[in-house]
Amino acid sequence: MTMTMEFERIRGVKAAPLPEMYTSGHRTCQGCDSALNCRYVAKAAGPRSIVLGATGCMYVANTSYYSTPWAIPWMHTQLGATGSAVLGVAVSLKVQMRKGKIKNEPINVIGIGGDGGVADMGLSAVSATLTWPEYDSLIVMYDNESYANTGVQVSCQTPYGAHTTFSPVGTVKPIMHKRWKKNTAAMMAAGHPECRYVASACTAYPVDLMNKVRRALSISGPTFVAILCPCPKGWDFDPRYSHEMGEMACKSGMWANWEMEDGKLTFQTPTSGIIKGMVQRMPVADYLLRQGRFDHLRKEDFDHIQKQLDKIWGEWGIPAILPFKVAEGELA
Ligand SMILES: Cc1ncc(C[n+]2csc(CCOP(=O)(O)OP(=O)(O)O)c2C)c(N)n1
Ligand code: SF4
Ligand SMILES: [Mg+2]
Repeated sequence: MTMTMEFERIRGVKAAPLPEMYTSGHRTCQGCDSALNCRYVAKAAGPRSIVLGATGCMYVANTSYYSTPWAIPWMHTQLGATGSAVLGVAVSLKVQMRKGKIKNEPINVIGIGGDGGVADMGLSAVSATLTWPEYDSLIVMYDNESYANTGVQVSCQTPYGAHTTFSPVGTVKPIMHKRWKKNTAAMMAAGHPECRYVASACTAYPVDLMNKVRRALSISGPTFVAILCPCPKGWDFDPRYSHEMGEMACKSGMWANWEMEDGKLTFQTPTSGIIKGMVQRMPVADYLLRQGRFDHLRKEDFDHIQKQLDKIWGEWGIPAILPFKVAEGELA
């Protein structure tokens, strides 16, 4: 038995629900889009929700002594344990409902973890949770592209070339971080046949984000949404530009907004326009040059990143999502 919540689609910002489930009382940096993401996720999910929050900025800055912004039940979970916490709570609710110990009603179980917690350290637990179709849950990865809370260290989601405290700029090695970002959401979609819904969103497109959260919560079994959240401190830009930074990430093609439901892939704005050839990707240097973490890059470095990006969009089997192509002659 699965019992997911039914939601109306949000048609425009003005139609978003007014009640806030994530309110004041947190101490995140000015312009923190990871906090804004919590607000959007909670707003979309509504009051009958439980949030499991992994260690990271969204735990430490949100739960200062005797204060919390959460107006719905929230529980801290260990940095690498988002998947296990979500699965455990989903199982427990189901068992208690079956035994008649609590009312039989849809309750959203949502795990919120950072890129370090979800895509690096907790990957195995998240992957395990996505293999259990009997238990309804949503795992949200807020991707601020670093281990921000402990001083901005490099994670598997940090873009090529970025300065972090673990990839400092030096005279011998002007670029310390030379790995391309892990393709986490696509990996979840490709590798988990029991997971019916995987999506990717960005805080700069809140209606799309909230609708993806609602869609994920209305689908039975485990679901996963990756959300790019600009981080003024870690990316080194003025907090007033957080929204613009998210827009530029998507418009340059460094981030793609897409949704995969029961194996069917769709793209959302502005990615959809790029895919259809109606909108041109903006040069990636225009986006990167707005952030101090890329200050040290030279023209040839920007060219290199642009070339990589062009390959992802022009040569991958599914542009910006999956690189696989069948070799010529392999299929009849
Ligand atoms: C097992 C474990 N290792 C290391 C830490 C220290 N630590 C606390 S928060 C954090 C960063 C988490 O990064 P991420 O998941 O990306 O969340 P963010 O801080 O960026 O919000 C680290 C390394 C910890 N709490 N637990
Ligand atoms: S370091 Fe980044 S993610 Fe953490 S609270 Fe500040 S802006 Fe938000
Ligand atoms: Mg992070």
